[in-house]
Amino acid sequence: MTRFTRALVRRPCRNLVHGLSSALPALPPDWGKALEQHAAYVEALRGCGLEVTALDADEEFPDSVFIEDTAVLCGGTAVLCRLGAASRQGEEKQVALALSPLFPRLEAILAPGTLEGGDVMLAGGRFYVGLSSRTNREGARQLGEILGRLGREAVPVPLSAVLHLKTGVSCLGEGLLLASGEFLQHGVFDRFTLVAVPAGEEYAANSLRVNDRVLVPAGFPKTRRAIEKAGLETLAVDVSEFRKLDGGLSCLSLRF
Ligand code: CIR
Repeated sequence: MTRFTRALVRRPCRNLVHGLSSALPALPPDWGKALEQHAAYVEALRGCGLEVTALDADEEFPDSVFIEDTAVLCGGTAVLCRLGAASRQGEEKQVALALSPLFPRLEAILAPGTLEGGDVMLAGGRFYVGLSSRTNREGARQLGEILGRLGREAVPVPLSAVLHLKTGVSCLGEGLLLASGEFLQHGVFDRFTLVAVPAGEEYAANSLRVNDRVLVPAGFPKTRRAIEKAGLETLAVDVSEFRKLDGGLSCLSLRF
């Protein structure tokens, strides 16, 4: 499992309340509470040994706190995404400015390709790329080509029920995947041991292994126990305000 030393986050903007949401009727997050939860999330990453850099909030982009979607990182290369959600296209520009001193090579997904980082999961040395409503085949193909040049393999994963690949499956390391719903039966993950997310706790499928711990969203005790039973240490982090916009623990940072 990759050991991380740094993370990039982006502070929630006030316009977060206008972020994209699949909830009907929409349930806008509380900005003040989101700020507190974001600060606690940053502390949790620091507690896992990461140096965290926080980018300023960007009012132009309500969803910009979900920084994971803007880039895919591999060694010294940062791939800037062309996000599938039209309202999010452009978020990657400020992120590129922050990444460029840290990554010697910047690449980009180009039109008509679309790709969001939430669809990209590194597990067992391969990059699994969800084909979702946000990531199209052309975006996945371009990423595969870039990663191929870096000697890495990209495996496309068709999905239907969740927003992003990592909404439903997360890499826990040590050959383990935390999986829910459609990913429990997905042949593409045959080489892994699956830890099933207990029924009713599907949101916790987006848990986040950071070095020696797994961050689990607060309020999902059965999932926490399942991960601990698999031999891993957990830490609960409350991200209820980001959940209202379909965001989870992984979406809130880029780790490297
Ligand atoms: C969106 O719909 O784009 C945001 N409201 C949530 C993005 C969540 N990102 C992620 O799962 N990686």
